[in-house]
Amino acid sequence: MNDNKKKRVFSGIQPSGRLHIGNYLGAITNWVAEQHQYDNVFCIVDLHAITVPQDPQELYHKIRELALLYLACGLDQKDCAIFVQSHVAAHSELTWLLNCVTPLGWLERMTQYKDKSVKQESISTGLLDYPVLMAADIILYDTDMVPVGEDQKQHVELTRDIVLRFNNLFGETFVMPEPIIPKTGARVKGLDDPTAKMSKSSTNQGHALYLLDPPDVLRKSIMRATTDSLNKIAFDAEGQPGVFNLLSIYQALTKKSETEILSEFEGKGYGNLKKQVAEVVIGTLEPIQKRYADMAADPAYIEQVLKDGADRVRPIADHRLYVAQKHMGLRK
Ligand code: ATP
Ligand code: LTN
Repeated sequence: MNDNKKKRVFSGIQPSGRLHIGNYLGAITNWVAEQHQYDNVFCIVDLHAITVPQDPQELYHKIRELALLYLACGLDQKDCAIFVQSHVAAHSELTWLLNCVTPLGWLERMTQYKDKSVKQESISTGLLDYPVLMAADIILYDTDMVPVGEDQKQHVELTRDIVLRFNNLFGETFVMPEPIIPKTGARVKGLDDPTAKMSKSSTNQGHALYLLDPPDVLRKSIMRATTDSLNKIAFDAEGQPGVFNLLSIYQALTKKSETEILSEFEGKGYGNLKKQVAEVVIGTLEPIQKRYADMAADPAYIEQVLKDGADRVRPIADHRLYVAQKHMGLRK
């Protein structure tokens, strides 16, 4: 399948809102750091985004914005195919095959489904089926590694269960993927509520640090972040979730050790910590925003990138779909 070749990495993000520092630290920055060692496929998972209601015009724009951000954050087309999920039909087709071997109970147990379904007035079948589509995304490309934030670990585990079951039923068909979760930045919390995951779909003011926010907005959100009244600088996720979240963002961006960071902030107040975090966040995002603006000036550019990406990966996906169909008795 992938012998003698670089290992394959696959990951994706939903074009369901504005990209934030949690998406950057939990996913993209790790894709960028390791890209030259692997054969990478990075997807814009628009079919996942429509499992909850989306405005069509806005969605179309968000897909392009996300693709440009992948590039602005440093993904290199030489090592990475970047494409839109719905442009490669095999994703939907394999999902159906996998649906027919996935017990319903496996899906009803998923925590993301439980969390998201309580927020919806009407729950689509797609929302429940979301993890099966994600499994199809991954295994269509003989993927070895899936770099994601902590919240997606359960979905990659489910993908592994589906691979095991399919291969047992129909013979060796799919490669077994591994989730890759970063040590820092895998679960960035909301600045307004450090007990909740920072999320694209939250509409709360001061909740997230968006990659395209101007410096003054970023600074304001950080300076207003919820902390505590203990006036102590410590990496204590349970006792001081707000301070822990700021320290973790700082650590993930600076790559400094906990000891170094603690000695840097020792004896100084939360105001100083917030100021330093703001400087590092702004310093990281400034060049990304500049590259984004340069590329966005030519709308034809991203269309070409997405067309090239889909053309590059389609034959890989079509082949694996064909093998699955053959093993199930659907094709000769
Ligand atoms: P939504 O709120 O629409 O579900 P999201 O913000 O959770 O969106 P996704 O598209 O679901 O974003 O996730 C994209 C990637 O970012 C995934 O790898 C996910 O694990 C990671 N990620 C999302 N939120 C965080 C977070 N708060 N901390 C670290 N990683 C995160
Ligand atoms: N469910 C993921 C997005 C996603 C994904 C994938 C991630 C869809 N398909 C395949 C890795 C591999 C999320 O981040 N919410």
